[in-house]
Amino acid sequence: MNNLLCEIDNNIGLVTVNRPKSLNALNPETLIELEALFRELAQKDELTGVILTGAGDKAFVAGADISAMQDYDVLAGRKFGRLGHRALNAVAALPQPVIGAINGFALGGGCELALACDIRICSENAKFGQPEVNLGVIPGFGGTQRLPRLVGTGQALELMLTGDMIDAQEACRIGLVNRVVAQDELIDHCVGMMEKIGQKGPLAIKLCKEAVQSGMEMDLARACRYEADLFSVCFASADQSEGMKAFLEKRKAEFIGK
Ligand code: CO8
Repeated sequence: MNNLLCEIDNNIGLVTVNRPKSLNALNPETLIELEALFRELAQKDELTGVILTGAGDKAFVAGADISAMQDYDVLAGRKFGRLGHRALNAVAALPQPVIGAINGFALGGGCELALACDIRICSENAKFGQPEVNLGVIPGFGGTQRLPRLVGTGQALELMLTGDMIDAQEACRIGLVNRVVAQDELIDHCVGMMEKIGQKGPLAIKLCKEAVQSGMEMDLARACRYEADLFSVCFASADQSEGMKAFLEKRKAEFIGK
């Protein structure tokens, strides 16, 4: 991989988009690597989850790479859009949680990459925006769909139509990020959250994510029936017997992820 770094420590993955000279802008090669990497990580059952961040202290990802897109025709634009969707869908589809550690600019495709994560934590210097209309295009890596689902249509359209950037506190206020922390504490904070997740029943963690993601695409009645099915699946697991037994025996559960 030329554009990404990946380290796995204590079953927690740290993936870094590593093109700091162009503020980690997503060119086609980076998106191809991102898709392949998350598909590979999805095979690692022992993984607790992944923290996704950008290299340097200025940007998470400043967008799709404008120099790569500049001379696209219609077909090249569609190919790039579809590649972006495949890559971001691979991030979203990791069975384990993905925490976006947003350490600076998250603009355009960078904001969309953050939206593909399950939880977003940002540093105080982070800035968010969907500035595509400044370039004569629309968000093309899921922003028109994931952003309104997260913050509502009014807030999402304000960001998309004005192209304005918002700061970390405003992003937190509208629900775009869960929390704002000091930049030098960002990764430790995300690791701490992931370690806490790692102490829970691994199967239950995966099923929570599955229930929320799939349920959001269904009407409420169907989604609740689906939840009941996934809830019942837990009773086929050793983790359910251990979790409930440990509670009644007043001891810490020892989950095995089965
Ligand atoms: N693409 C390519 N290069 C970039 C990008 C980008 N998105 N963002 C920054 N860079 C480069 C700059 O060109 C500059 O390079 P160089 O040093 O060679 O001149 C370097 O990174 C540093 O950037 P700046 O000098 O501009 O740094 P500043 O601190 O002055 O400004 C900003 C930082 C505000 C982040 C500014 O760089 C900026 O506005 N960047 C562009 C942000 C943007 O418009 N992003 C959206 C891009 S479009 C998009 O993401 C669409 C996604 C869907 C595509 C679907 C296709 C089908």
